[in-house]
Amino acid sequence: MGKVFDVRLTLDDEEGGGSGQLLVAPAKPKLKPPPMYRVVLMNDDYTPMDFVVEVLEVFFNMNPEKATQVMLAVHTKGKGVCGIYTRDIAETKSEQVNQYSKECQHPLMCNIERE
Ligand code: TYC
Repeated sequence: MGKVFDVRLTLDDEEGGGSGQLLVAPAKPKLKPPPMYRVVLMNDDYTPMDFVVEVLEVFFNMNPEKATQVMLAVHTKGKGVCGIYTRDIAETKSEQVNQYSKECQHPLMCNIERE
């Protein structure tokens, strides 16, 4: 749990004359949303389209229609976003895709970019 109160004691013998009071104020909430990262798939000339669709279904939980749409967008535009996650999750997914592609001997590359 975060800090609930900010407490400050002002001293009487302070130069400039403190009041000797305990000042209690509600702590400022310091939470901010974490930095987010895009997981990006790169186009290449050799990876079969079916393999890219499978990757999008397995690692990014896309249905076949969505996976096909994203695969075609990457194929025509050169790269495309598969999802946006916190850093650890984005890194893990990108590494899993690259490892699986390597195992299957396809040159498909996946990177992450700061949102
Ligand atoms: N360009 C590939 C082909 O014509 C298909 C492809 C799509 C490859 C998306 C990678 O991320 C990719 N077989």
